[in-house]
Amino acid sequence: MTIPLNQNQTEELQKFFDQIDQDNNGKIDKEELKQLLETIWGNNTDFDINEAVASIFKKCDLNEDGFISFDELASLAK
Ligand SMILES: [Ca+2]
Ligand SMILES: [Ca+2]
Repeated sequence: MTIPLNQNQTEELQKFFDQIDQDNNGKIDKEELKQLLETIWGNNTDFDINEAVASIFKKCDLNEDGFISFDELASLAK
């Protein structure tokens, strides 16, 4: 069963996606995700950012092409 996102949620998610997607190529690479986590966590060394990036990609990158597309992010948000 899938729960479709309503218009508002899709727009919010798109904004979030665009924020992460720094070079606007429509997909999030590991470097961009790493930068996001560094922004959120700052210099908090309790977190291993490389490990977090790897585990997020494992969950999100459904077709394993090394990028997270908007569709992949959206399917995770459901
Ligand atoms: Ca990108
Ligand atoms: Ca992918």
